[in-house]
Amino acid sequence: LEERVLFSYDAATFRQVPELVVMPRSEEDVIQTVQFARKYHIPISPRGAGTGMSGGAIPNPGAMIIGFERMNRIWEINQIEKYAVVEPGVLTGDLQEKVLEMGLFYPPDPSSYLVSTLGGNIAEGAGGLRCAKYGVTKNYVLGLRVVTMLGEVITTGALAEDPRFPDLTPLFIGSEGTLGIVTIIVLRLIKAPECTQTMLAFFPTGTDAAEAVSTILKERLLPSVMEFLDRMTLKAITGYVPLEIPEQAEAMLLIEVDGSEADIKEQLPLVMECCQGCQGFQMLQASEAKKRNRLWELRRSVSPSLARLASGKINEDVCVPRGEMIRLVEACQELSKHTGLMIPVYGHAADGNLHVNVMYDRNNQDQIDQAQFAVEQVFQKTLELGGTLSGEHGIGRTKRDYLPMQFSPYYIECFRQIKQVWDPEGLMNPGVMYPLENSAENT
Ligand code: LAC
Ligand code: ZN
Repeated sequence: LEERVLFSYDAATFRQVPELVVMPRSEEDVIQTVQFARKYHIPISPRGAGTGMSGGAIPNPGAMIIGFERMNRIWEINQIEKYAVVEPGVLTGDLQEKVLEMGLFYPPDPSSYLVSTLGGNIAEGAGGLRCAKYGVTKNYVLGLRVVTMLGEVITTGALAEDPRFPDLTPLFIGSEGTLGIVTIIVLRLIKAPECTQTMLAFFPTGTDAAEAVSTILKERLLPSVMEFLDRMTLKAITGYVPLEIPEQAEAMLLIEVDGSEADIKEQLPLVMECCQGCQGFQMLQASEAKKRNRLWELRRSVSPSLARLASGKINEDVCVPRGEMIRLVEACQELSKHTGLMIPVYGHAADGNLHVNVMYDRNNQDQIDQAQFAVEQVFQKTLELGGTLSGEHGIGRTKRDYLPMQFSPYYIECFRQIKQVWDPEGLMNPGVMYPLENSAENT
């Protein structure tokens, strides 16, 4: 039991000890596991590193976890064609490090690159820190090998046997383990940028920071990173980072520019000018790795620092058009006043993907109810602003019941029918993403 408990959680609030944990070493092991599950009608939940934020890797009661820790081989890195062939359990950071040694770059980093797996990133359709310039995980997946619930192996995209047929790769990206189990991934790599420069700026209001983001993008500048931290987030990290956070700072932007030396020489001063023009102050910049890491510490310390604020934390990843970002931040501040809960907001400003963190006391029913109310209001506001419920953490268990706010019954029925084709018995990660009638979730 102790060992199974290790597979009972992720970074969301759900907990469920699996009935069984299987750790395949090969595709053949996966096929046999799926056939076993089908024979005995045991639901299965694939799991990467368990860093997900929406409960996607949490099993239903009585279900089996397929853990990918042991399928973590990098089969090939092709320097000329610029692709990598990997197993799903490879840590995102491990691949990034390996390819960088060869002058190549795998840009997606869902802020958890040191601990999250490539299979998990694909299952959740991860976004992250470098989306505006480089795109999200789905922009780098060239092909997949997938074991279906019938125990068959199908190949997609670059691995497909016949390229005349429609590419099924996108169907599996973001499908949260509900349609098939990925065993091999082919990823696109690009040339590594020659240099990278990091800077940060504080702002007297969140609106000023949001305006700086818009101005930078209007100027046709394209930083690789533009991370926004609001006042409450800054307060949470004060004292935990080796940098002084000014009293009067209501927001901060962490910006990174990369490319050739000439690109940086041209772009960085313009980016700083845009920040200054929007009241940015106490700007810092760094080019050497050590100094850059110090600036990055501010951003990387956010999630653990927030966890110290309260026993409960709901981390949403709503996404709005960039121009509307500030309206969402303001709405969250209002909600915080209204509910009495702390609601720090931070995230990937360059693509309007904001992490709204509703903090509450897990032992206080009133706060639990208020947190629920706050989350619903955030979703409502997001949709009003033309946004979407999930930018990168997936729907999982946390947002499943809110899907009807965004999708009509017809859409949801279409999703269900796709699921039905791939998983007629409802054994693949039931309870996640869409509730299925006749699924094993009710057994
Ligand atoms: C981040 C994770 C929570 O960006 O998505 O920190
Ligand atoms: Zn994120």
